[in-house]
Amino acid sequence: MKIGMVCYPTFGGSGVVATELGLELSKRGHEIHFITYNQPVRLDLLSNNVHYHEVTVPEYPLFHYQPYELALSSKLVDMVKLHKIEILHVHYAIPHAYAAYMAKKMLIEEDIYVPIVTTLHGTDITLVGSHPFYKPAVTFSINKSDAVTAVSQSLKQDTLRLFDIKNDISVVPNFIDLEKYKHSFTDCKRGMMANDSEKIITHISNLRPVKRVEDVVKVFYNIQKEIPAKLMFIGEGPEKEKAELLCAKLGITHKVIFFGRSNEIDKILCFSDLFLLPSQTESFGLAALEAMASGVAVISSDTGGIPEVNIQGVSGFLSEVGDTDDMIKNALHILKDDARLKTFKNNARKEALKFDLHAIVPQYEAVYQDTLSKCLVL
Ligand code: GMT
Repeated sequence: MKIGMVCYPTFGGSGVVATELGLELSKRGHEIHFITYNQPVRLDLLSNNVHYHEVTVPEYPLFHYQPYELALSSKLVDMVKLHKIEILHVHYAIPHAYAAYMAKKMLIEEDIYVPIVTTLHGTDITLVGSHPFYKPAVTFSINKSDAVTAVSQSLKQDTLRLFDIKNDISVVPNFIDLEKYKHSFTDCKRGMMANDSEKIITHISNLRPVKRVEDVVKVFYNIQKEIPAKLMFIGEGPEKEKAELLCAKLGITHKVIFFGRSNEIDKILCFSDLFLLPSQTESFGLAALEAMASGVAVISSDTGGIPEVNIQGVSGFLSEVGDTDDMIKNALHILKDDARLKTFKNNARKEALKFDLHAIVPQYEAVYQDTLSKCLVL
């Protein structure tokens, strides 16, 4: 199949999922065309079947806001025609599903029919999309997609609750390339980060308010009061300074490393013991799954799709959003007993197996096949 993949090219989970999906589909013989404004961060183009087409929006002083959707729609039209793309898979409703619908309509004028598969990732529904400013356009785009998928049962339920949806939504969970995480254990450089007696606690995110990074610092502060430990923060975002200031105020700056953005998540996770994800909301929690695939136990909030990934008392523990006391208690319960820690780490890896890309990617292929065959009937 020739598939156009539209996504955000940044470090966000939706872009990562779209990129990994495109790369795996290309290995399975499909021709993949990434269409976005920058080369996606996890995309290497060393394959015949993978192409990247950049969307550029020329600056014009009349425009207070540069019209990205318009440029994207036009690019989609051009690329579908030039490369004979058969299906468009758009990740994140805003503005991708909307732009794809416009492209589809323009192409129909030229007797070209290209169906749209929209994958909902989370904040496009729970935070941004349900805002009254966007809601009519998001509802319309979801209802006009030829197929809609959500990355968790929880996100599907949220979408049905928040919008007036006439379309079916199938759940295709996020996935992980377990091979990538297996290899990393051989070159794990734990000694560079901490000494043998110290436990390594990790948090990875885009450090936005929804991630509650101050809870991460609070939980770590109380862990390190009882046992030797280090905290690794990976990512960049608007809450980073708050986290740094809180570390300084609590006098733990020397125990906290801020890595910034990293393409070597697997190398950092391979020496981590515990992953903290105290988010306000999380439709899936891909970062937690990546941690689990590396054999890292997870302390998270009990919100959104996280309980579909992190299993209570098995791969880690879940607490009410903001209940840092419970998170501290659970973290210490795991970390204070080496045998227990080992069990949780092993369980985390086993739970991650459920999200093996070899099991999930064929589900997307089935969605494409089904969508294309329905369109042929029309
Ligand atoms: O986590 C973020 O803020 C980034 C965001 C994105 O769209 O890139 O992540 C969302 O999609 C991920 C991939 O499907 C999910 O794993 C995250 O849980 C989801 N984030 C939220 O719902 C806050």
